[in-house]
Amino acid sequence: MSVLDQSLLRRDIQSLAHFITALESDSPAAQATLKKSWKRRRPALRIGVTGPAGSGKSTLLDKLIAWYRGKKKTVAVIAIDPSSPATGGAFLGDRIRMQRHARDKGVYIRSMANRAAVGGIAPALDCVLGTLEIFGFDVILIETIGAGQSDTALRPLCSPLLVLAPPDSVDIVQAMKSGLMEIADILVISKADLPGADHAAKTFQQCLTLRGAQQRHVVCVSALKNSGIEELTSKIAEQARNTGTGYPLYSFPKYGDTVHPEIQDGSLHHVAIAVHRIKDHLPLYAKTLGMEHEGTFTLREYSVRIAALKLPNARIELIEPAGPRSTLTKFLAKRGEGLHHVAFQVADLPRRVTDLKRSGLKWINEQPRPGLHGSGICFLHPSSAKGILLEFVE
Ligand SMILES: Nc1nc2c(ncn2[C@@H]2O[C@H](COP(=O)(O)OP(=O)(O)OP(=O)(O)O)[C@@H](O)[C@H]2O)c(=O)[nH]1
Ligand SMILES: [Mg+2]
Repeated sequence: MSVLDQSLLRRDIQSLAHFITALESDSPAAQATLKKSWKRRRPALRIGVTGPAGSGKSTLLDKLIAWYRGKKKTVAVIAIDPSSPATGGAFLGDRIRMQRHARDKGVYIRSMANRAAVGGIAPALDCVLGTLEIFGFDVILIETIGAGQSDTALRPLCSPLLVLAPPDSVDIVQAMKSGLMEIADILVISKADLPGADHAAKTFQQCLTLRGAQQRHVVCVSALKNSGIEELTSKIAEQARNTGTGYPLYSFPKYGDTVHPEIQDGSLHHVAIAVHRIKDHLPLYAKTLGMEHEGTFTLREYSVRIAALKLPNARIELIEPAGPRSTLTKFLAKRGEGLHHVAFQVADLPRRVTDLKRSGLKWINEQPRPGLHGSGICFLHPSSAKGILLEFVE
């Protein structure tokens, strides 16, 4: 057994630090160890925290650590920092805000340099998150660089993703303009002790309503006054219950995987089959056909439950109604069980929407809505596709 294998088995914090360093330098031995231990992973509550520079991310993290520690949960924090041009290492500024937890054995704080990767995350992040889950942390908090514009790469790695905006009009407008608002599960008006917080919350809520995403939460929090934390953590729990934690759709990660995701524009993403009860159909796909069952999730916004089954480059989704008012109930009554929709993957969803509109096709929704794990989705109207519902996933 290699030294790395042993360190992962022993689960002591010192070896964890070494192991993460090895992952960061793309060590094949660390990758091999990770792969071997992958089965021991236990999904953690992965909370992503992003937002413009200085919006209060680290200060909020400090309060969240305290809250989860109060509930006897172990907490790991990954703070992604801009790579220092001189050394390529990470700045330690964020750690200062969380200093008081440094001696707590149930807390592990680690900075990771993003090594000039795009999207605000570090190339080894995916692997590191898996490692922390093998170590058995209950909660993982991830703070990205306050780039403000390009933190969308974190989206598939956590659930929920919090986007912070202080009640300062410039930041609010910026957050609305950037893609950040689209990817947020929970919009946090940070520094809510400052004037204008309620107005900012209202503006956000209206904006979400206009975009048909009113189910997403807006919460006012003041880390300084320790207010709003209780509401925030309850929304976090609710969100995690609804969509699952960030990890299950991910198979074994490789260094750099999520930083340069290969989006094959126009390739098949999934085929959805409407069923009355998932459990009646799951054995055929998962046992007889041998597909990997990645998990079953509830999407509240559509009132459906989805069992995701993995194929080499796509997946099958079995979907069942998750309540009497589900649109799927109507579909099943009219058409019975069978093909519900076909989904394609696109690199630039708004552009695809505009292009197809120009070609005379009709959309059910032109503004992307959050799909499974928050990826933006738009549906083309069946009347535009000879009765078949087509979905486009970004
Ligand atoms: N009034 C007020 N100030 C706050 C609050 N939270 C943080 N701040 C202040 O905002 C400044 C930035 O806070 P940080 O927590 O470092 O913000 P950040 O988003 O982590 O910053 P970067 O990591 O540099 O992007 C600090 O001076 C904090 O004291 C709050 O709830 N209210
Ligand atoms: Mg910070």
